[in-house]
Amino acid sequence: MAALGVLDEIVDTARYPLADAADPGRDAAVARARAELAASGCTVLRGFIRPELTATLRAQGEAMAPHAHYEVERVNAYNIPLDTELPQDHPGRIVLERGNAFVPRDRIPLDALIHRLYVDAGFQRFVADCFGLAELHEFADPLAGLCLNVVAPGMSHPWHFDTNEFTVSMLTQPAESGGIFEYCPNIRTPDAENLDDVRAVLTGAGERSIQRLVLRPGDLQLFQGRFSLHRVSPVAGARQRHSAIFAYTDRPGVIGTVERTRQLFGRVLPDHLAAAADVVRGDRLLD
Ligand SMILES: O=C(O)CCC(=O)C(=O)O
Ligand SMILES: [Fe+2]
Repeated sequence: MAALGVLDEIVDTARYPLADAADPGRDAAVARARAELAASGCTVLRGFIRPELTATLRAQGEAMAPHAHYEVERVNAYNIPLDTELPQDHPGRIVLERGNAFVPRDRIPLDALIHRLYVDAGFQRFVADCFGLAELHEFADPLAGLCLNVVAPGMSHPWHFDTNEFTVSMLTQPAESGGIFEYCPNIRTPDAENLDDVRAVLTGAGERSIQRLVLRPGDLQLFQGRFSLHRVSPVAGARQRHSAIFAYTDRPGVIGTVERTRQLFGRVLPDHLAAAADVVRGDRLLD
């Protein structure tokens, strides 16, 4: 018998036949994801992981969670410095507490389900196809490429826009209550910040803009967070909420800055210092 590939072993290929590039079911899954991304910047592939593996997925997340770096950070929704000069009523002046913590890639065992999936070429090709990207690369960053996002009881991952154009994530453990992924589809566009709508959400008056996702362990979420304000609402109950963040870019060699890396993970590695000397970023945008 031929050895099973990672996709066959981990992914529920009865629902998502990704292992065979010629399977029409794969095309159908890609087409569905593309349509939903075009409409709302978000799609969820329910039950992406084989149901018999969701308990393992969750247990592996629990085992690595103690390695998360905790440091409550004062932030704004734009992830720009809090002392940036902004008009009096600009929503970027609203200060939020980022209380989530990240387990970095070098603390995630190579044989963990999320790590095996993250590096799998067939999985990467599928994700690229869903986002309509010609190329997809793992972050060159040895810490930020793959993370477990840990939101402990009483904490939240507050409203923000992502720097990345696209995000791939998978819930591995839900909170007992709260910890809901909330998002405002396309609340801003490449041409318009729509500050009034953003301010309304940040001040609790934006209910009309907000959609909510109830995620289960093993659901795969594809999201375009650069234009859709989003958060993980405060976690309640005894249990932490865990989600894996698979970070990819459409060009090779991307690595975080020394300052940002220290903030997120509490340490930097030689790769970050080397990259600071030889900036590989393709643009000069903030963060
Ligand atoms: O953990 C999640 O579900 C959301 C994570 C997120 O928004 C981010 O890491 O930027
Ligand atoms: Fe985000």
